[in-house]
Parts: sequence; C-alpha cells; structure tokens
Amino acid sequence: MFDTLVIVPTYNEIENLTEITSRILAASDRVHILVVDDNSPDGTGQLADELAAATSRIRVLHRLQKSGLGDAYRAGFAWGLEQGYQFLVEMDGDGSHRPEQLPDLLAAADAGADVVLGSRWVTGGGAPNWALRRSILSRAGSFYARCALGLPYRDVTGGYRVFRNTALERIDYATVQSQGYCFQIEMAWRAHESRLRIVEVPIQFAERENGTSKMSMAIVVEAVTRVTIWGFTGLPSRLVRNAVDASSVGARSLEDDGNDSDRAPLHGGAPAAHGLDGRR
Ligand SMILES: Nc1nc2c(ncn2[C@@H]2O[C@H](COP(=O)(O)OP(=O)(O)O)[C@@H](O)[C@H]2O)c(=O)[nH]1
Ligand SMILES: [Mg+2]
Repeated sequence: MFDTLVIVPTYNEIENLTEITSRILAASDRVHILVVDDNSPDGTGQLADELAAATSRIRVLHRLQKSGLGDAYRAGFAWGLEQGYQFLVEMDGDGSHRPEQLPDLLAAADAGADVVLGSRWVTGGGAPNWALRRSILSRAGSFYARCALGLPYRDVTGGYRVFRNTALERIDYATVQSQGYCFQIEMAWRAHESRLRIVEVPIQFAERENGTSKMSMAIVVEAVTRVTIWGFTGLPSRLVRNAVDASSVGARSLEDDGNDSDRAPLHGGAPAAHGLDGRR
C-alpha cells in the first residue's frame, strides 16, 4: 500500500540525489518519491529520470526554471493530491533530513496528526553539526515567528514535515505565496489558524556534506517582512479568538469532571502535541 508521497525539491543536488532516494525507499515500504527539479544546471533532473527509469517508486516533475522552494512544493502537493496519496511529506534533497527518521514522523500521522513538524528545537531534536550562525538564525527565526504569530511550536521554519491530504486542502496551500523559510512558516501558521492537529516530532538535522545551500539574504528578508506584516494585521483577530477560546475553556472546566479520556493519545513518545483539545 503506497499511501505516502515524499516530495524532494532539488536544485543542483546531483551529488546527493542517488543516496537520498535510496535511503528514502529503504526507510519505508509505503512511500513513493516525487523529485521536483527546477531544471538544475548540474543535471540533477536527468539523473532523477534515470533513477525513475529503474524503479516505479520514483517519479519526476520537471520545471522550466528555478522558482523557489515554495513553488516546488505547491507543484508537488498538487500532483500528489491529484494522484490520491493520503500523506504528503516534505524532505530536503541534500541529506539534512534523515530518511531513517521518516517512520517516526509517519507514526505520528498514523496516530491522528493532520500535520507533523520535524522539530530540531524540542527535546531529542537538534542540529549538532550546524554552524553556530545557522543555528542562531534558525532559533531566532522560529522565536520571532512564534511571538509575532502566536504559534506554540518550537520549530516553525523546518522543512521535514508530513501533511495529511485533507490538511493541505484545509490550509488552501495553493494560495500560499511565500518561498523559502517563509513558506514553512506560512504553512505552519495556516495549519494552526485552521485548528488542525499539529504534532512536533524530534529530528536530528545534519548539515549537507555535498553541494551548496540555496539559502540567501533575500529569503531571510522575505520571512522577516511577511511575518512582521502578518503579526500586525492578524493581531485583532488573534486577540478575539484567544478571548473566545479562554471563555470556552472556562465554561468547559466547569462542566469537566477532570477526566481527560476523551482526548486522543496522539503519539506515545511525542514531546509536543498541540491541538488535541477538540481542534479540527
Ligand atoms: N526545485 C527547487 N528546489 C530548491 C530550490 N531552492 C532550494 N531547493 C531545494 O530545497 C532543499 C533545501 O534547500 P537548501 O539549499 O539545502 O537550503 P538550506 O537547507 O536552508 O541551506 C534542497 O533539496 C534544495 O535543492 C528551488 O528554487 N527549486
Ligand atoms: Mg540544506
């Protein structure tokens, strides 16, 4: 039963693609892979075709030019939903996201999560061989987005995630306009605002060993600008919602007998499960 599509966006990942795809296929026997290549000058797209010719578990989406991570994922999601996959996974093609941890993420989805966030900044997660500068940038980015948008998650910029098909439809992913890091923040924010069940599962993020990062100052500026604007424009509705939530929790606790047995035991070992209190 192939119910899961792992979407791997690539731009100049020729040194990484063979290894990452074989590790993904070995890690789980329920997954297909969709490589979304933006006409990489180094020939990653041709290599992806060769890999796809060798196994029906790999498919390739070729796009004409580099147009950003967000665009690549939107195209991958559209393809995967059209094909009928139940779970759609985001995973980098440079080896930073370990395919061996995919079963942990899928277990949380199987247990009922709509969205699983692979998280570096919860207990058990980390980015041990990351340069201090990148680590600080990532933590600061997550912290800022959490504060500005009122998100309770530790890692909102990460790109190792599982989305249930219905969650993507609920998020209306096709109208997400951000690229880069901001794409991940906007997806997490929309999932939260849509009251989906969101779980963080610890991951160990490994810095790439081959090729170069496409991270740029423009990506950081986009994220800070958009998050700041959303933070201000969304503030009134957030305050209203918090007030409504607080009053309904108050009303419920009066009726409650203190028994939490109606809450789904979402993921045995998950350190941080959010949205279990009747969200959806
Ligand atoms: N298709 C596509 N993939 C991209 C693009 N930009 C980055 N990627 C891929 O997205 C993944 C993460 O990018 P990376 O450069 O490693 O970013 P970093 O991990 O933040 O340094 C890698 O697999 C890249 O090849 C893009 O514009 N188009
Ligand atoms: Mg990377």
